[in-house]
Amino acid sequence: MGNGLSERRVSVLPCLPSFQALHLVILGLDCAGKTTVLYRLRFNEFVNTVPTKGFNTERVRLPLGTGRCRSAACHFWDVGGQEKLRPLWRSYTRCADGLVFVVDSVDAERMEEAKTELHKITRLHDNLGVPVLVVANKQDLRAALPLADVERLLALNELGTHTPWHLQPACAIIGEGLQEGLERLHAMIIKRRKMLRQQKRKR
Ligand SMILES: Nc1nc2c(ncn2[C@@H]2O[C@H](COP(=O)(O)OP(=O)(O)OP(=O)(O)O)[C@@H](O)[C@H]2O)c(=O)[nH]1
Ligand SMILES: [Mg+2]
Repeated sequence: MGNGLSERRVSVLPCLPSFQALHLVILGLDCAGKTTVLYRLRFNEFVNTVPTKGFNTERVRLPLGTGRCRSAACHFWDVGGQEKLRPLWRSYTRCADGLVFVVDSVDAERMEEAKTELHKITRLHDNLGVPVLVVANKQDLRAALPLADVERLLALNELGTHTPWHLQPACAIIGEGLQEGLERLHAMIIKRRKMLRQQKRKR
């Protein structure tokens, strides 16, 4: 699922230089599962978390399943999602190549709040056009909303034509869906860079 910009396959896209790590910021409401995602990616196992008071950061080499690039160096920033910490998000996203917005698919009551925060952060001037991977987390739970409902409640179609996005069902506890979602995010980032380079050349 996603808008037109995210649909192309990874295989036709060029690689990034291996020394150039992607700056990826993991955001979302408190208890969405952001830190669980981060440690699943870093250690490939479930790590019991406590609410994040500031931020966590990890460097991860992300394997890529298809295409010429075998892996991508990523620098993840996972920022606490409690209301009082959200004003800090913008200082982490300033140089972001991509955003990972994690939502608790069971928390229907706070979907509106998640939508507000998602739209607010993507509309910041610095973040315009930055690709977003929306992770519909906790899909292992029976009460998880279906993907179509998450898409509608977050009003992803209103993110605007300039913000490429992809909605990925996931379970951070076992890591299901994360690899696939991040491959899509990587593809959107590479595509955007190529587009920006072409625009620069035309000027
Ligand atoms: N069932 C289920 N539980 C999950 C999943 N991902 C995370 N959790 C649980 O959700 C709770 C919150 O996870 P965290 O990763 O700490 O959430 P967070 O988004 O980092 O929260 P803050 O740091 O407060 O912003 C923990 O009890 C996790 O074990 C999932 O995919 N399925
Ligand atoms: Mg956390």
